[in-house]
Amino acid sequence: MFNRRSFVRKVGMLSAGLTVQGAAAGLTQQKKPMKKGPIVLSTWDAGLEANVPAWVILEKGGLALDAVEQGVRHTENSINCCVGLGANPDRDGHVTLDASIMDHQHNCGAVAFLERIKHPISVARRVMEKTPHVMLVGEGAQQFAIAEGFALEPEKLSKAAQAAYSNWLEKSQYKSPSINRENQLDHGPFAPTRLQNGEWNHDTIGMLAMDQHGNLSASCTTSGTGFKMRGRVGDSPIIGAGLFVDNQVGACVATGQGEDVIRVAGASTVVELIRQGRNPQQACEEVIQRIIQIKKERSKDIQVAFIALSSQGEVGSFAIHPGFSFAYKDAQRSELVKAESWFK
Ligand code: SD4
Repeated sequence: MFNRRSFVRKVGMLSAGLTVQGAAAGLTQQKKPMKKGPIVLSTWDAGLEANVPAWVILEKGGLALDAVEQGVRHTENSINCCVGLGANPDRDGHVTLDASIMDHQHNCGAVAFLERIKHPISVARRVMEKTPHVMLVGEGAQQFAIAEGFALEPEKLSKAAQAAYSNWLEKSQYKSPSINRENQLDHGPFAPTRLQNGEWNHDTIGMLAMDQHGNLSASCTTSGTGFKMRGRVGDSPIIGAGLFVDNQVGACVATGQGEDVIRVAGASTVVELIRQGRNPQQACEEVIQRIIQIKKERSKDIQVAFIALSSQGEVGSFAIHPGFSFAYKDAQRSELVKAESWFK
């Protein structure tokens, strides 16, 4: 049960600690020495594989922007994954995709409600590089993609998505997105899908990278929530909610229930807290607390998680519920890290 008293105490203690540390760090503004060498981190288990092509670029001295694009393209390409065209459809049976990308100079691009295009992340990058705009949606985004040479793919659900959709149609119950935590894997449209090899997979991947020049970039690509209302767009393509980069400060990407990430301008709030002196871990924790304070008892039923990387190369991550992991890679190590969470 959600215990209001212990919740208030927990939030109170942690916030007080953060305020003191934040104020102290904010006054002195001391810059720690930057970690040497490139870093890439990405959300969920699929991040381990996605970090590989990203690392190939970073290792050769390539740009963080190229790394975060190529990394998540790998996931969009995977037929086993719920990211991209193989994902669960909306409640009318159509797969609609959202993606965003941001570089170290506040250049950013996004697409939302995009259909029948395999690599929304690359379309988002073209929006950033080839248009005066930040975001294109729906039919206009699709037209732009086609004009840019992207193929219009046939509209055909993957086997797994067809099975999940048929199952959903039996009740056709529209529930707002629920949870994807360890002990309730079958709950809600964000519930991960079990792959044949036994791994779990998700409908979203977000990636942060720092290259050898110390420049940061971020990307995020998603099919959103399964069986969502037609036209629903989550946080992932919204710069400042699903993803944010300020090269002087840090970068953050969100996953989980997009509506609740948008409510607190999640990724940009994490970055702003780092600017004020929190380290990435503290910043992620504080924004998760903010969501919990807003949602109160309803926090039991939602999952949100952040990963963050400071311009000094410090990493942080926090989730509402257990079950969220992120994949980390630098020159020394490559590992899947279980994130800390508010509920244990
Ligand atoms: C959304 N934030 O569309 C995405 C979904 C997600 O793990 O991250 N799922 O709301």
